Amino acid sequence: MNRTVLITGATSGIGQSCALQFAKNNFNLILTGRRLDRLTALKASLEEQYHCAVQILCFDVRHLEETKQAIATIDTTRFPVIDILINNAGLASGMSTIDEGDYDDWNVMIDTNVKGLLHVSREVMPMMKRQGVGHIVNISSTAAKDVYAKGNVYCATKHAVDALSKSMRIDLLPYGIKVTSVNPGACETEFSLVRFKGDEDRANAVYDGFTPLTPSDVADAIYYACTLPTHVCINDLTLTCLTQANAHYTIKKTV
Ligand code: NDP
Ligand code: 8X3
Repeated sequence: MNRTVLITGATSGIGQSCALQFAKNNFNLILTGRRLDRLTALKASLEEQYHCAVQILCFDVRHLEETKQAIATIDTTRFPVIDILINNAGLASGMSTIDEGDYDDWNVMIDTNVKGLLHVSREVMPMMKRQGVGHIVNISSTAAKDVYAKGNVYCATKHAVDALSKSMRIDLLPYGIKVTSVNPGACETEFSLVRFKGDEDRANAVYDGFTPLTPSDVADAIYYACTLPTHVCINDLTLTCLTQANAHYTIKKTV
């Protein structure tokens, strides 16, 4: 029987690349996001290309009731076990010094990156406990390990994800559930477009002068971590492009 992966935030970027990577390796998929048109198109294309089973769940991870209702609709006949949960849905909103931070930006980042991850995890973890098997992959960031100028609250949310991964690993250890934190550096997705609220020039400028990670680079690493022998768990995986040392130090080219 094919294994099942549930990926949050599959409508774009790293989540969408994970969907492709797992589909082409014979996984069945439960894919989530808020943009129904994208989820519908992705499901159709993956089913046609890879003949995998795909269920889409359209909901906002910030809303607990929506999350509970969506997870409750998982078709347990087609997806009797959730082998892997990839908590990927997340975002940065705005970039400013902390004394000038926007309350709405702060709320959307905390509600999505921290509370959203908790909502989905809280619904799925009991299933994994009952199954006696499971793997939770939390998409964190280099911003979980260091902070950078004007990154304050985004970095704080990813530091929180780091703490939650460590906590999950301890609390779920008796049940044989693996927990992996994946911490990418700069990766060219819709991330900067979302952060800068649709300002394409500002978003593109983030990746000027160096070659960032692609979402499929990150999906490859995630897939690797998810397909190791049962007794092996990668706890913490940080990956950056060649010209990035950490969250706040990137050079334009190597000598
Ligand atoms: P994208 O903007 O391309 O993708 C973000 C995904 O998250 C989308 O599918 C979006 O779907 C989903 N999402 C956002 N908010 C919500 C919400 N409230 N409810 C449900 N889904 C939501 O960015 P990335 O692929 O880059 O980001 C994926 C993860 O990777 C994030 O957690 C990000 O913090 C992290 N990351 C990104 C890095 C980068 O440089 N790009 C580096 C390090 C970490 P929809 O809008 O349809 O809801
Ligand atoms: C997302 C990338 O560089 O803003 O985590 O931290 S960055």
